[in-house]
Amino acid sequence: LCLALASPALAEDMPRLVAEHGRHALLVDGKPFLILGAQVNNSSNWPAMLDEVWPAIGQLHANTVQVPIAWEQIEPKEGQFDFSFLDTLVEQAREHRVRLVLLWFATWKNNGPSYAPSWVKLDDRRFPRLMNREGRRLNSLSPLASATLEADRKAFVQLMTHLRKIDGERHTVIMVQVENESGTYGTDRDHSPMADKVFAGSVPEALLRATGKPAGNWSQVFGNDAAEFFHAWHVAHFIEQVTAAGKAVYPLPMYANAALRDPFNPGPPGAYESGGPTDNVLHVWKAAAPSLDVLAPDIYKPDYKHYSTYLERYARKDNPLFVAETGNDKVYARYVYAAVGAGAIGWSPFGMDFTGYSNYPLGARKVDDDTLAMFAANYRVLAPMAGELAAAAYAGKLWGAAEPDDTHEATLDLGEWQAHLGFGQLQFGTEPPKGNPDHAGGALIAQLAPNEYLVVARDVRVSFSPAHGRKPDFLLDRVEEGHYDHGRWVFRRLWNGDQTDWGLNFIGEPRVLRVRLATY
Ligand code: N0T
Repeated sequence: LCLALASPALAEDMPRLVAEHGRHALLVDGKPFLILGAQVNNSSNWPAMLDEVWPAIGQLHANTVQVPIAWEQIEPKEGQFDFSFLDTLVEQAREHRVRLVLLWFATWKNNGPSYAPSWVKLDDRRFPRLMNREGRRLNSLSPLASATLEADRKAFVQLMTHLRKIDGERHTVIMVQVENESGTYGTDRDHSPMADKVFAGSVPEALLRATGKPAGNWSQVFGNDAAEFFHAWHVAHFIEQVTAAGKAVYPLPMYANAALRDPFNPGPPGAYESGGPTDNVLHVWKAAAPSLDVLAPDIYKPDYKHYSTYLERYARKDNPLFVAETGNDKVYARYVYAAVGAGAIGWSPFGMDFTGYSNYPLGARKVDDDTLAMFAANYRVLAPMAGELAAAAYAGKLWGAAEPDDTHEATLDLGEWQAHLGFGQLQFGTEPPKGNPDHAGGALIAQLAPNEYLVVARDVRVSFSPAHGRKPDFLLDRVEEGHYDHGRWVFRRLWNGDQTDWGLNFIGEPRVLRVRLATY
């Protein structure tokens, strides 16, 4: 019955998140793991579709696949469960040597209950939708309905119970997303009479503590933010209870993902998904849902300013960065370098399968070999060293950057040394960098030892210099090119002469160097 207690080894080896000095790591089989992910399309969660999923995943060199598990699919009739798809999925994932992240599509899927079974979504009395200010019903379930919570939680507990049974030792599934882009479009909160009553009541103690505010009702305490904070609290509190019940059965890491608001011109709540874990309510979610390990952004704005702002807002001491979804258009590919450099535990483009759908203009116009190639080139070199990168990030010894839109350059401060990146810069470095087509450039630098760095980069000229205030005479003592094979360094050759005299020029496909610097 209680597997966790019966075998202490289970808890020890469970995938889990750890934090130290405000940095984070996802441990899988006891070691730091970097999710180089891919998410399949929404309706690819059927056995017949998997044949059109695996070839894309293989081509990509992804190490983890995110796949929906729909409430309607596992509990088509109330109390009758069917886990046949999950069984097939886990088995095939093992054959293809990838890990899984399951996506629990239930009460919320992009604000609505489309993935809830018919017995839920057609029974509006038992499972009420919420109302906008004018009293009109919207197609988003109320987070205040206890029957909805109870039914969702029951199904989720069954799912986690089954998962523990089939995967409790192998941990093919390493994380679970609870709901999908929860919250509501079209209203700031539930304005039903039932909700109005709760809204007139006092703000919960835990939220007062988290915000340092004196007691009062929602409007008194939060003024203009009251409606949105109220909705965020209740959506998060609902998801907290689902999560906690699932973890009690099988304690995998769990997270919630956000349909983001614009960080610069957000507009009013409801114009974006109100109540979801948007950047302005992360503190509300943290207080309401302590069982969630991560609040994760779904990033569909390809411009550098938006992208880097989202990374900054979600990489916090109290929140590991995990880019749960991002566009699969080529211009997004380079952001793996920025996310991983910012300490992300993972990064995952959306819609990566050959089922014939594309979510353009959020992502690529067509998901074909050409689209995948840009992502694949990065994953191919990063995947065999993913554990090393995750360990370096956790130790505070990893830096990275993606090519900006306009400036074409960046400087990474490595402590004793600085690395200057010129994207699309000619090798001699005499002319300013011009940028690359599709802004493909990116670089990651990990410190391996004093004065020794691992550099993986593409479409960029990298030059080192001693940090300010240090002796200026220095040289590249030794530059090895090679690659990682299952975490083991494989030497190919030394770079010297033209390959090092004018800076380290990474042209096209990513390459991996081990660089030893020295002063004389
Ligand atoms: C995402 C995906 C899928 C710039 C869209 C994004 C996925 C869900 N939603 O293909 O439906 O399941 O999480 C919403 C983006 C809103 C528009 C952003 C404008």
